[in-house]
Amino acid sequence: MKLTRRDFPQGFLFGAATSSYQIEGHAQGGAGQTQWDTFAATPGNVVGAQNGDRACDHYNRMDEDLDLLKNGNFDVYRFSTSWARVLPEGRGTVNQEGLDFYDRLVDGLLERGLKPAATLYHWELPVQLADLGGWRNRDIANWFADFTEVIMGRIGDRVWSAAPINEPWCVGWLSHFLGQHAPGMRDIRSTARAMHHVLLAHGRAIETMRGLGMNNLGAVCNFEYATPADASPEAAKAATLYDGYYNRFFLSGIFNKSYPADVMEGLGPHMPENWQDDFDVIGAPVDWVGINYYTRKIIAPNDGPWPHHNEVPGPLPKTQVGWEIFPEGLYSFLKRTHEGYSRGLPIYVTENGLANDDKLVNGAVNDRARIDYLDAHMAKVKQACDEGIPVKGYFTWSLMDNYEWSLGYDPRFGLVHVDFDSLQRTPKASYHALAAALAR
Ligand code: IFM
Repeated sequence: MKLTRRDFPQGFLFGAATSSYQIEGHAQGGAGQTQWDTFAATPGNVVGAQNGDRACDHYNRMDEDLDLLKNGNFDVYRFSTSWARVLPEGRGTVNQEGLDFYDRLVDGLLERGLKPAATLYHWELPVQLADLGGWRNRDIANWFADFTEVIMGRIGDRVWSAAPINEPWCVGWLSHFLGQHAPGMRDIRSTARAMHHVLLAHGRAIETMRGLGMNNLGAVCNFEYATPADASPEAAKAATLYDGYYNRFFLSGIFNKSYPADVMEGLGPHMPENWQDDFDVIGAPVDWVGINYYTRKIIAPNDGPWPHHNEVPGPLPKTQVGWEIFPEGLYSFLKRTHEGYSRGLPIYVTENGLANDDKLVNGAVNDRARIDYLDAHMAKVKQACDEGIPVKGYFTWSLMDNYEWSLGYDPRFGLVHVDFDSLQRTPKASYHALAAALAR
């Protein structure tokens, strides 16, 4: 790698990230059914109708995986807790085996000198709650607060940090407007409600964790840089609106207690009643903000219904899933977030990485493309640090190859290769390169 730990400020943290449904093996340990199970079982939603039943079998191979983190010289591990594993029906009966699992996970990290960074929700909504309207139902904020109380009542005394919801844009827009993630809806009214309720649930969880005496609480949002397709004012407006509902909506809700006017032109008529009264909860103070960043999109105006635009292919080199590689976007978000929203709070890059068509050849994986991607993005993080932007850590997505949602198991995002038949783990060249760069 071009940069090492020593190129970053003292105390800067390096981590790797995963999520529960993508690695654990959801069919084990008494977890309840989630909306991802039923979404994947519906033809046409997921490549090969693959699901997270077995995934990487992390549920049974946790120790081996935690050793990979330790031997990779990471400081922090960002994992998530599955709502349906802890409360199989979403509310009510607790699955003690699920709580025990997360308890062992946290202790296993601490024993290895790693900081546990928990995310409460990374998309495995229990089906019973989906039946009640899921994220469209305002009550979800209180159901989520109750789940928060149960899981953090067990591990909250030992986690280093906690964030309620991974990538609210995916929960709201991707799942209810674009229909690409569970529950696969394509409906603007549902979208407006889910976008608001996910932030309300975020705020209720923050309040709940404060009530438990926890600190180092944050919000993790995913951002995509929007580039206008051409020099016209129409294209500029289209890209600005994309930036609005993708990036500014969530930051603005949490840090400025308002939603962007351009986004409300479309979503406003569909918002739940009295949404304006919820900002004190949504804006409950957080201690840091996390940015998940991968790519940019080129946006062109069209004559269709709001938001009157579509994506067009861009000219830059692309990853295995067709995402353009654009490290400048990461720098731009670090600066914008600091200057316009978080205003001095610590910022973490909570996810960054690429999917690559990695092949295991003679027991090794030469993923030069991943090393180059990480080098280029870490250079932008360093630039931000050098300019005084308070970036305090960088997490690679992902520790290991895993279930990439509607794309199934083909895209490989891991530093560690997983053979999905034998479940054997093989650290890739990028893992070894990063481990050397992070040596203390
Ligand atoms: O795999 C996902 C993860 O679940 C959330 N952030 C983006 C990753 C890559 O698509």
